[in-house]
Amino acid sequence: MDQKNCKPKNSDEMNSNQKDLSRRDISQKYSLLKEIDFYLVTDSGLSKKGTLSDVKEAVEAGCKIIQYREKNKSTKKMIDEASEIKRICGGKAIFLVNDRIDVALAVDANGVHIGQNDMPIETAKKLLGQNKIIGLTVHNVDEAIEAEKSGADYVGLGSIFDTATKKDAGKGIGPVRIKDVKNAIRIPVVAIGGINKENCRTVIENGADSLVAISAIVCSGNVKKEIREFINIIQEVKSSSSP
Ligand code: TZP
Ligand code: MG
Repeated sequence: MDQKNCKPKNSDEMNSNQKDLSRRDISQKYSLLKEIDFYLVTDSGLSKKGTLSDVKEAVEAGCKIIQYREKNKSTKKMIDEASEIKRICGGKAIFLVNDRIDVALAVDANGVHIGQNDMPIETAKKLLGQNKIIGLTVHNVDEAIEAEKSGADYVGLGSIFDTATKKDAGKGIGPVRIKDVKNAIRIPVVAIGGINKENCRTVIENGADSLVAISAIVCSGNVKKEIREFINIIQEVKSSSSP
């Protein structure tokens, strides 16, 4: 994949309650996550226009969830950026922080996304409280079942295809594996890894509730247009497969 070359829902269709996601309480957490089509994860190392610009364009495109993923910045810089991202999300998109529970707490984000080797979910829940969203990365059915049992609100399943974006992602598991995970748990399954506009159709057809594409978006130079196109494809596949 060449990483350097990489219809939102009409906002009038959303009522005012839907527009302010932060006002929804825990009972609406799951339906909220089910509504997501395209999920943006930031990457300042790959981004052409910068993380804040990417987030702004994503929200304008109708993306309903943003994960701030930053591996190499100071805590101070992260808190500054995270609070700016929260402002840009403005209740129109859920705002999660990758790994850093402290940063999520500092800016009162909507939640966190953590990995298998990060803080255990039970501990994260104690620190964040019951109303925050916690997503967990899983690689197979067993980890997905364990994630659901431990209280994860959704799983990030990957890598679906080979990717150069995450060095330790391992070989892609292939889109067919999504079905196994989907059949084993009830919480939403977000697919990640090597996904682009050409292969995203098969990811949704195999049962993913939503998907992440990093390089295909942040390397593109037109984040808004690319995300709109992803959302259009995802919604088209979902509507053609729903009974
Ligand atoms: N976790 C599993 S694969 C991956 C992460 C963060 C990177 C996905 O990036 P891309 O560019 O969409 O393959
Ligand atoms: Mg992590």
